Amino acid sequence: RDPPAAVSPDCRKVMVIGGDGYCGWATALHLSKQGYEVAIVDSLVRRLFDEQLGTYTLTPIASIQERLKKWKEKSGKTIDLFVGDICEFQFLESCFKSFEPNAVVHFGEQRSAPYSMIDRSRAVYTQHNNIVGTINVLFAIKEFSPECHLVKLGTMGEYGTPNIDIEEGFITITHNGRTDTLPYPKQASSFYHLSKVHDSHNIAFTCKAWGVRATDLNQGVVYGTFTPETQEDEALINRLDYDGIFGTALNRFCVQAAIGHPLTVYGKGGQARTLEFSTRGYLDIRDTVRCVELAIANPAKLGEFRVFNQFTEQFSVNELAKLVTKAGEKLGIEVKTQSVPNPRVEAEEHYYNAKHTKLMELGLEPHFLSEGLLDSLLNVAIKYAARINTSLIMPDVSWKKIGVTPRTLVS
Ligand code: NAD
Ligand code: USQ
Repeated sequence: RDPPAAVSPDCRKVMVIGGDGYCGWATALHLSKQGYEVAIVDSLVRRLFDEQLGTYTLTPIASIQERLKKWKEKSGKTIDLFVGDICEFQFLESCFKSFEPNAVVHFGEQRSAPYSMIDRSRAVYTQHNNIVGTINVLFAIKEFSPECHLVKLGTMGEYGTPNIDIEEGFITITHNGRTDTLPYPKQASSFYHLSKVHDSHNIAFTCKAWGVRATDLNQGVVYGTFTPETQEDEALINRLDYDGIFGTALNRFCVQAAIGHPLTVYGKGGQARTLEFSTRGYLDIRDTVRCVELAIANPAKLGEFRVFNQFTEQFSVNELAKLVTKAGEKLGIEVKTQSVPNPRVEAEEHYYNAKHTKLMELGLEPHFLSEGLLDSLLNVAIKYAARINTSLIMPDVSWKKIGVTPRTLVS
């Protein structure tokens, strides 16, 4: 891309909540590179989950302090850091008062569906952490920065898999002779995905009631690990999860292929595709960072609640498995696929057609899934193969068996 254009003073200072995580770290660096003044707010709880569960990222990530020091060395730019929990309002208040953001990008939630289905305490934690955190952000905006634009990461999973096309946030319905445009129906299928539905409702309400400006980015499943900024130095490398709790489909398949583990397609694998239909929307992490930048640079109006569907392509898990098999063959790896009994309760074969035009209209030029990307992901997995713990690969959390007894996952 061309060198960064001048950043508008109206959106120059961006607070990235969850900026130590997978999407947040890549986004914080990208925005800093583009000339935004960035502050990361993170409780580092994602690193704690790894310690508690015995999981860890394939890529050896540096501490947040080392990451920021290296970024300053490489780019000459400073990213501020506030370590704390946004569920504690006094902490969040001090972040807002000291940084005075024009925009807040909110990635700071517990984002794994399987984690939220381990046991009662993780289900409650997920909803408490995500919903209370977001309400606190809304109150902080109201009290301390009423002009501030909230860019909130939601999820395509809020919509579920209805047997009609999925619109971007709203649907116009004619009922008994009257017509209205209403929020698109939500049918989430985990306590995590449900937390996002509740967030969306709370945000929409405060836009109406208090005049908050907000963009809800209903993001699909993200894949990849590299962005130009995270590739600048080993200390800037992003996390890449492959375990059965935090790893997402395509990233997991590439890691599995690299070590000769059969690809774990859950159930029939049609939860992305029957013969003619796909089920999930996917996007490259390089597009995640760009979508967020586009949302910030083109803010919602005061009182407006916007919803963008943030993905670039639809794939079935079967299709993903086939693509990874082919890419593996090119590298001389024989890749097998196994059908694993589905640990989730989800439709495996269904219609899926979701709109995603609004970010394209703002100028998104997608990085479509290519052989080059699969090749690079497979090579990352090969490079760090010695770090892989194969016992973390098979899914160990069942939607039906969730109970009140606390579970310790032992690998
Ligand atoms: P992640 O777990 O890697 O990062 C989340 C970060 O937020 C972590 O660093 C964590 O420590 C921090 N955090 C969590 N709760 C916090 C709190 N109460 N206070 C302060 N910090 C807190 O997750 P990710 O994959 O980067 O996802 C980021 C966001 O994007 C999430 O909201 C997720 O729901 C959404 N999303 C992710 C994907 C994906 O495929 N990864 C897809 C769609 C949407
Ligand atoms: N799946 C497999 N095999 C695997 C892993 C997953 O078949 O080894 C299937 C799942 O059953 C599911 C689909 O692939 O049908 C996607 O699962 P996933 O684990 O890749 O993604 P998901 O649980 O939906 O969650 C991820 C992120 C979450 C984000 C969501 C976007 O963890 O934060 O909100 O993607 S979306 O799916 O669009 O709601």
